[in-house]
Amino acid sequence: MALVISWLAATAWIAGSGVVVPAAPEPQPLDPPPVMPITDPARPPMHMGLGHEPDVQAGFNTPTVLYVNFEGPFMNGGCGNNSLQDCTTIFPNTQFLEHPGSPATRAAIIQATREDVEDFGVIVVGERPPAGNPYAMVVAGVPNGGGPPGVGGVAPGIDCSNTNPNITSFSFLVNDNANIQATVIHQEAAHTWGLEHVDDPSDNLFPSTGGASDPKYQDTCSTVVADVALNPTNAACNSVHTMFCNANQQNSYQEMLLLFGPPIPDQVAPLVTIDSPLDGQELDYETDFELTVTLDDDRRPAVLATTVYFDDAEAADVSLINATHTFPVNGGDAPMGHGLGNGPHTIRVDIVDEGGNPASAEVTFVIVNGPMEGSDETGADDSTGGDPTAGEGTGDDLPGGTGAGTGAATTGPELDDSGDEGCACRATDGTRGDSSTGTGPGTALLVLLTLGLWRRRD
Ligand SMILES: [Ca+2]
Ligand SMILES: [Ca+2]
Ligand SMILES: [Ca+2]
Ligand SMILES: [Zn+2]
Repeated sequence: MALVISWLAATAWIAGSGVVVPAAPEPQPLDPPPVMPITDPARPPMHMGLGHEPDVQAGFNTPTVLYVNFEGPFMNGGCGNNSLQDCTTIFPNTQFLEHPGSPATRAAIIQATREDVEDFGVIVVGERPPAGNPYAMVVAGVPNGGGPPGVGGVAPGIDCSNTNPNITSFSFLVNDNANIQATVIHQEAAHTWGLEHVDDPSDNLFPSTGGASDPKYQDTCSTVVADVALNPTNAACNSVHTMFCNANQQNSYQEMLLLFGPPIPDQVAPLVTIDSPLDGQELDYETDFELTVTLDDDRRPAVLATTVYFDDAEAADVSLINATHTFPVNGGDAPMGHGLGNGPHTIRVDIVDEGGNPASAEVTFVIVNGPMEGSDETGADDSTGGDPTAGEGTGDDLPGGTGAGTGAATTGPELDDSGDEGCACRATDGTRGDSSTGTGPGTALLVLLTLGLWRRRD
């Protein structure tokens, strides 16, 4: 199968080939230059892989993982550029700073990164893949003390035909928008996959930030260039480029497809649990309570389309990341409180992961000591979904949620969906944008991620 990879020889070769740290950079202008090199020109990449090393095996049609490391790792020296062991020849024995972005910001960066490989067998994640997976690691962060000024990132080498899938590279632009960060992440990873700079501004391999706002791997033959001035050069990986183009040209899209094959579909459903209220819990009418849900998926971070229903009426339709999210619900009379009638009520949470896989959870709780008689209290476990005959006055006691135009008749629980970055959530630690709790079936899901890499070949 495809995951049998002989990269040990290449890793040993990389080890010990130190990269000279450049002299102090020139003073930087106050305003960032309009054109910034994405890959540090002061650290020219090694040429390795097919055509440069004997007895290497081209990594064609082999799915891989791109791991964006936001955690601020300590990078080891003396062990090559092995991503599996946080090794680098560029910043040996160096502590990196954690990426400053919130979990929601990081998820947005991962989403932008995923979009660029939706046609290829590359799974993009923001947490370390389980053992057994090949992965390129891009450290999204700067070294303690600051990164090289005026450059977007750096990779240790151009690995023609990706003979070694486990190479570390770096992206320093931690405060730019998600597409720019995704571009740098892709370009540095792509160098370790054997792709070189080209002159197409809409390609992820364009050497400066002066290109398109959302570049892709373009399906066209572009000239391989030496620098941000776009001077043509002799390509290092003509052994691969000439499978699609003339020498010294590169078709980024076709090379990505050749290297990794078609996409690995996400066929693992996400998970959702309603942590509070508890199923069957009695809630005093006047008492505030919290709706707490925990979401997870096998490909993390995940952005999950989430719809919350109170008694089958939609109360919120938001995008949430995998984490525990809490929505406060006020007790008492509407419009400030939920205004629910006495008796059982249901909450259902439907989610869909980025691959379109659904999941759902539901609880029934019971309102007591309220002024309004609702549906039958004795049916707490089975008469969910609201009783059309229940309620009085308005003729409809189904919570209407926050939807515009619900009118005065319905005043159900209002869920805060005003969050930024598509993450309408208040985390259990009280911060918006929240943080993952680390709970949930992580180990089992990671095993599934491993299995997801296996692809039948005919
Ligand atoms: Ca490689
Ligand atoms: Ca892009
Ligand atoms: Ca999934
Ligand atoms: Zn580059």
